[in-house]
Amino acid sequence: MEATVALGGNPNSGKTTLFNGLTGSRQHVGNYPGVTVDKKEGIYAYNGYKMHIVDLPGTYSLTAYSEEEVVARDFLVSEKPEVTIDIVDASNLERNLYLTVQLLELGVPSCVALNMMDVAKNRGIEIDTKKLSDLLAVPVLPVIARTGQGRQELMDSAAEVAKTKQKQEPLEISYGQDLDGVIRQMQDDIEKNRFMTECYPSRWIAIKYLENDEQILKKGQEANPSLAARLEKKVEKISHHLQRTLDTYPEAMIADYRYGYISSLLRQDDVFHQKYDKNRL
Ligand code: GDP
Ligand code: K
Ligand code: MG
Repeated sequence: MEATVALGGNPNSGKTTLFNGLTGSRQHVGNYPGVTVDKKEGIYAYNGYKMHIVDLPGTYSLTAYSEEEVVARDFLVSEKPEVTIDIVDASNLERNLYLTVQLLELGVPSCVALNMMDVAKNRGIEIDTKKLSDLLAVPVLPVIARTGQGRQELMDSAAEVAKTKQKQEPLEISYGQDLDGVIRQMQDDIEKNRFMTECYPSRWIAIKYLENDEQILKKGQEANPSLAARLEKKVEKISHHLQRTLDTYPEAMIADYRYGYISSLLRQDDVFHQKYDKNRL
């Protein structure tokens, strides 16, 4: 059996370290078509399973704000890897989960590698991986990529996700009353017309319109110009409303709610706990 396994995560989360640990010398560097971003691929043999490991460019987000972000999400959407390992720096958990939430909203089958557990421990950070896994509805595995600790368990979990071939239900988080209403209306229109829904979840498309995602706007105009115009009009209207009433924009509001979702998630049942900060003692 074969499977494609993508490694995603923020820059400096330890992707390359994990990639090298898994693939050793069986790797090569190529290019993504049309862009200058490096594409590193390698093979990892797992219990008779041939895993093609792809080190995605490091990104903080999955909106089309940079070439890296477009490359990463295009790969996920078009190559449909059986599983994406989302490498999270445990010593910077809250910030790193911003990308995790976006991977979950995109609905790609994934598991979270909670890396840098040694660094986190030294800083007095305790993370309840079981609770975090329950709340996010994805496997969460603690690892230390630098030493290889936890790697076997991580790959067991990744293989399990790959084997089930189940479509991951996209995570739905609330963006507040104003936006949620608009998102639902846009979603209805998107679903009724099957507007790019073979590639993306309908809610995700609506959110990208609100975030003013250039690539999705362009694809939308090509796919169905009149529907695209209708969605753009809706976005314009809610933008004006938010500016007038709250002096904010949809993009800013979406980012605020995502961060809010993450911080309340970490406060729930002591998922995250910092006993002390070694640097401050
Ligand atoms: P990338 O940007 O995601 O590819 O991250 P790298 O693999 O280049 O790692 C960034 C830095 O973190 C490097 O100096 C690694 O040696 C270090 N690093 C990676 N994983 C761990 C880990 O689990 N513990 C510690 N202490 N350092 C790590
Ligand atoms: K570095
Ligand atoms: Mg790297």
